[in-house]
Amino acid sequence: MATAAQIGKTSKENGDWLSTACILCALNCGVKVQLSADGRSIARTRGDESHPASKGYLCNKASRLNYYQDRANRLLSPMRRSSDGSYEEVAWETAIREIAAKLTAVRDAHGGESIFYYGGGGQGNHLPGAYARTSIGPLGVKYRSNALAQEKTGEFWVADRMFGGWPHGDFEQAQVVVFLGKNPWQSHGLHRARAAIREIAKDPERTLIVIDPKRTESADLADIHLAVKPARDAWLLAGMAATIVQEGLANEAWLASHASGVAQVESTLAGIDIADCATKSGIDEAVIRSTARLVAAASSVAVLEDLGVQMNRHSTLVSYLQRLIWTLTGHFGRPGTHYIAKGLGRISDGREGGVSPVAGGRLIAGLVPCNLITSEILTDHPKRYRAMLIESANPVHSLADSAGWRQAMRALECSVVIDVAMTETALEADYVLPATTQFEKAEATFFNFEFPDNYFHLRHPLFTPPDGPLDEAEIHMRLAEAMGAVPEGLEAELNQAMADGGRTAFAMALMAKMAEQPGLSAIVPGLLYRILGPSLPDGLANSAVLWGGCQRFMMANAEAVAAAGLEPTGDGLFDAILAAPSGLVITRQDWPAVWQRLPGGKVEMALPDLLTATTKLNAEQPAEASSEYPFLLSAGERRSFTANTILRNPEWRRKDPQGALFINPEDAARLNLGEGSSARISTQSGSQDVVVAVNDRMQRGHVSLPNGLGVNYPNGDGDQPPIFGAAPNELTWSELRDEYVGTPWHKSVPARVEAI
Ligand SMILES: Nc1nc2c(c(=O)[nH]1)N[C@H]1C(S)=C(S)[C@@H](COP(=O)(O)OP(=O)(O)OC[C@H]3O[C@@H](n4cnc5c(=O)[nH]c(N)nc54)[C@H](O)[C@@H]3O)O[C@H]1N2
Ligand SMILES: Nc1nc2c(c(=O)[nH]1)N[C@H]1C(S)=C(S)[C@@H](COP(=O)(O)OP(=O)(O)OC[C@H]3O[C@@H](n4cnc5c(=O)[nH]c(N)nc54)[C@H](O)[C@@H]3O)O[C@H]1N2
Ligand code: SF4
Ligand SMILES: [Mo]
Repeated sequence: MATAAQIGKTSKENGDWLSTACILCALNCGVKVQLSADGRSIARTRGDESHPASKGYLCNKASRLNYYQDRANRLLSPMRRSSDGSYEEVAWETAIREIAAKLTAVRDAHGGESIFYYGGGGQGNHLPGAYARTSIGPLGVKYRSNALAQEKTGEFWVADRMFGGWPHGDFEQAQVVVFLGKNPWQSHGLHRARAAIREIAKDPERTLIVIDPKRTESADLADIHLAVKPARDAWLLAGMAATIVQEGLANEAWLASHASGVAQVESTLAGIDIADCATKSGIDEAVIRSTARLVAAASSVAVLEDLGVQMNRHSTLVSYLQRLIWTLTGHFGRPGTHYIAKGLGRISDGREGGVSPVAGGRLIAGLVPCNLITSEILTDHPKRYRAMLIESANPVHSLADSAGWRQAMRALECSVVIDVAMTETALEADYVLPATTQFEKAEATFFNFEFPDNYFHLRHPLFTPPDGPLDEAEIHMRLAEAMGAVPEGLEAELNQAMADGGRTAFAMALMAKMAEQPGLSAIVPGLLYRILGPSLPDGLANSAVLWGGCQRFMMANAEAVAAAGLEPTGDGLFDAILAAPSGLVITRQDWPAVWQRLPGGKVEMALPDLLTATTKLNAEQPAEASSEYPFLLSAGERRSFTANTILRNPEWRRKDPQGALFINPEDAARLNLGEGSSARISTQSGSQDVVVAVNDRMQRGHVSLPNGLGVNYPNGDGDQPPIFGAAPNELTWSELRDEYVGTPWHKSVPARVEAI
């Protein structure tokens, strides 16, 4: 393992403020950093005022970014697991040759559909993820997944069927803002979240509604906090939607011209018993009705749902019901409501297509439901996954049932992890390949959903990588070459075209080759990196794949790019992006354009399967706590010092160092648990020892643990690095999941708490 002193040297002058982005959540706020005198670490950070979306804003976490770059557990060499289970360093040539041979052998024996690809994105590492096609294309990989298939696929599926895209809220302008199972004070999810929430709270004309069993920091600032009983949002939302219909509050004029399927929705909601919804959700009927009236009367409403409902009972149904509330009241396609953004990163295509080969799970956005993956490995089924390539993700830690994941990893014929650290997942893999960090290569923000102006941010590297790690682009291209997927002489020929006539000649030569050999399209990202990459400014070689993305983007969006004041050509956009290290606005739209995204120009209100599920709610009894497991555990809460598993060094946390179990004072007293005492939390799948924090924000019967803890970090010379905090997914299991898209119910895991 490396020491800090061995890692990274900078090519920049010390003392300069360099532009980059924070990588601790998907917003990727613009950051200016100053490097340490030795140029090896990030010494100071401040907000980047020139960033088009964050505009100088940073939250408390960004000042701790150096804990990502400067780490004791940095992987510097490819590692191979020996027969005794220990890891040995191997040369890149060896690792690439052996991996290529093993994966092609699995492909030749069982087909590409037996090789699974997981990750390639995560919290950062978005741009490098685009190169994976170069190696998994030639392998014929058919099935893949990533973290989106354990949180967002239900929302994607509903949104795609209703709107043909993923609507986002205009929180800056909305009169009424609703956070549903979302705590932006800690987790963000919208730019400048803390400032934005304060602005709404201060403005007497605007209303903030927070729906959360916990009195969160966001709820503290809300005008209305609906402290729903855990896991019972479906009844609350059905009650609100039913109020709108039963009290005649729907915006019928708007619906008549902008929506279809309205009559079916209204007749379903007319039959809902609102009093029963009140009893089951724990929210008074009068409050359900008055909140629904407020939404109906508002000039504009914007809603943000997140994990509190997405990782919970009825998750897909809840994604639908909350949309019925604001579509019935006409809050789409106007300022302050909801829009569909145009972005260069294509994350929001929630199309349904196909099923997973063993369990038959619905594929949304081409992703296998995360909760099904282990069951598609641990089986004799002939179509099981037999090999796996994982990059920039830590599924053994982050997906349900960590124990099952460890077993599944060992059952594979070949498993490969590409990461910067020896993660919980890497520790189960046959090969671990070291990647350069996100500050040692070009990287880009992909969750860009701003409107009417949307932006793109390509970050330039801050550090020269140390010897050993490689960019993902290089790794995938080397694998493709070792698999024999790059025809002899092709790179030389394309290089010649590039030398003779620049990008245009290269593009023509590449297209001519692809016409001859259509199979080449799989390795295009790698070819762009190899041929176009060296012509790009210092350190930006791996942004080459964006050039292809810009050409494609321009076919559908030239008008919006021109409106943003850029040259509306693929090359023009690409060059503008390269020249803007703090990011730039790349599209400008206006509100009428939002309607063009909708199939037939209308919102489809009636989703028959989910309407049927709605009609069953009054007859359904909410799951009651059992005497064996009297608590519902919210397994994986966002707190002020959590960032998935991106940061491993426990010292980065200024507060809540051990990731305490939050528990209501009455529950704590009953169990004889004092502040700071030790407890054991157990579920049907496992136990974790935790430190207790008594917290009156929690409801009785509801406890929470942070996400991202329970990770290893070396603290000395010991062979086994110690683990810090409780790992939430040692307590979860795969069957606890949504019936439509398989998203986990991590926020309501039946659990028992005991003093130890
Ligand atoms: N600080 C920090 N920020 C992050 C991250 C991080 O690790 N740390 N991770 C990022 C990622 S990957 C994501 S996806 C987002 C997630 O962001 P959020 O979804 O906001 O995060 P959570 O804290 O997991 O869950 C939100 C809320 O759901 C509530 N909740 C629990 N049960 C229920 C319920 O039954 N009903 C309702 N209505 N609410 C319930 C919890 O009390 C909590 O306040 O955060 C991102 N931002
Ligand atoms: N119980 C429970 N489980 C949860 C959650 C929860 O609330 N409760 N939250 C879930 C959510 S919403 C999410 S998004 C997932 C996140 O879980 P994952 O998608 O697995 O991602 P991260 O924990 O963010 O880990 C990212 C990995 O990328 C590596 N990495 C960092 N930089 C680079 C790089 O430049 N290149 C490469 N190749 N690798 C790099 C890091 O070392 C780390 O191993 O966790 C989920 N798990
Ligand atoms: S909101 Fe905070 S964690 Fe997220 S990118 Fe911005 S500074 Fe980083
Ligand atoms: Mo997430």
